[in-house]
Amino acid sequence: MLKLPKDFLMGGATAAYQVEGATKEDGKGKVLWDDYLEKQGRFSPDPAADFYHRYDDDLALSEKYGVQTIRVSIAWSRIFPEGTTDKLEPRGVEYYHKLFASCAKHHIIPFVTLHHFDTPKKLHDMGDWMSPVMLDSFVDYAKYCFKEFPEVKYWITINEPTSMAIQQHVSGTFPPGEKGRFDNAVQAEHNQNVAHARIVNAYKEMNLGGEIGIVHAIQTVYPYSDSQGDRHAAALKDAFEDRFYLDGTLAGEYSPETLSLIKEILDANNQPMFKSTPKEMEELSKAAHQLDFVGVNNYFSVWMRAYDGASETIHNGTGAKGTSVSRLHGIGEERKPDNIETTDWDWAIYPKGMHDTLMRIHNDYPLVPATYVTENGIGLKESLPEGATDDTIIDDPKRIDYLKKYISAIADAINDGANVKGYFIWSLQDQFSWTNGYSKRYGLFFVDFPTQKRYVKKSAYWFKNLSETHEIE
Ligand code: BGP
Repeated sequence: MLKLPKDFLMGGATAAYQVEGATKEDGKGKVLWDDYLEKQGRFSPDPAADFYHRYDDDLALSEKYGVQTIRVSIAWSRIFPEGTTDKLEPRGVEYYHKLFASCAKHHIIPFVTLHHFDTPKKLHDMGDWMSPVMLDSFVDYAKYCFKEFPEVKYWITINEPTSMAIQQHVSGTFPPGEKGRFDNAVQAEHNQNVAHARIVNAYKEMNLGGEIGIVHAIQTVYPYSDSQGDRHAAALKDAFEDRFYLDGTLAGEYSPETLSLIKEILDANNQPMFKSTPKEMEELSKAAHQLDFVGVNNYFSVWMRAYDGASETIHNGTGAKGTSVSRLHGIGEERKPDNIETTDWDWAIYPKGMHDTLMRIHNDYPLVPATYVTENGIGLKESLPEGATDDTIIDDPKRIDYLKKYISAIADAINDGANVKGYFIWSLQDQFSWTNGYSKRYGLFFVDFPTQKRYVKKSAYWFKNLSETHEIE
């Protein structure tokens, strides 16, 4: 039987906008999503999991089921409603002090993200990650949080810079919904790498004794076949979606090969290369040498084929299996081998991808002292059985099977030398999904959204046992 190390932390992940609800309460400022979602009319971010009012109950439940650590994010616009630090909202500050006190009460360690896809609207309108005002304000807000919340010992600068950049500028699934602007995506990623680095360097100068890291979405990329074309498509995809920001944040420099692959993509699309300054590159290098940990979000893997046509992407945001399309001009086309199992949202279930990603960090980025798996889990269509009572347990064998396989892959990577120190399931409780609304459920705890009642899933019992025994059964 596979075992996890004794001090391995078992956690649950959340993000402010996906759990808190209360988007108009206590002076919270608007973020990029509010008007966008309202106009789209598919689903509302309120009430989400109503965590703004129910955090203490959720943390009590977490403690009961073996959750030792939790990822939460601070909603920047609760503290600074306009993003810039000239206007402070004390009710927002108070809320996070209460949340962290509740974590302490329930013996749960918070890992706190400063930016989880929720740029304040005013800064988004100025250009989001492309705006120097946004970048400076982000650094100021981070420094404010470091001073204000000494009770936090683990900080995460940014959640998934690449997901944000690509969905904002290439696939168009995040506001402002731009498509095919590979150049803007690369520039936004570089800017996020730099903002992250400036914050890490500032944190280290403040000498607060805690740890700081960044969370990356890393999908493992494989060639569809052994042909030269497919192998090159995989290298391009990996450079664009993984390697560019891994190099920037974990090595502190972009390797010549990464830069040449990025340039090839931009040239193919007649778009200019990103801009950087020597000072920015110094910040990147300094930060990479002081980073305490990297968070890896890995759910699925992709396989690439050579492709020469126009870019076309279709997002499966409803769970209609087999409807996703991703063909990117200058990169390649996603195509899964037939024997690979997928979820209803077309995410390939491939635990070996988790192992390979963790080994890649271990082998290719030797500056990284420690790794946490900061998100992993499976989105399923789940419903409350008829006649459910308070004690009803939601049966989710698919989730248990998925977790077993992926956590075993993590244990294998640890045995192969990777320094993985903890695991956060996405998600702690069912929550709001940015592009899928409320039907894609990931939680250990089922949330009946109309009543906000919580029901325990079988996977929570499985998780509790793993957390207590560290044996993967
Ligand atoms: C990650 C994000 C999370 C979460 C998760 C699941 O990329 O950090 O915020 O949403 O993916 O994705 P989805 O909700 O699209 O299924």
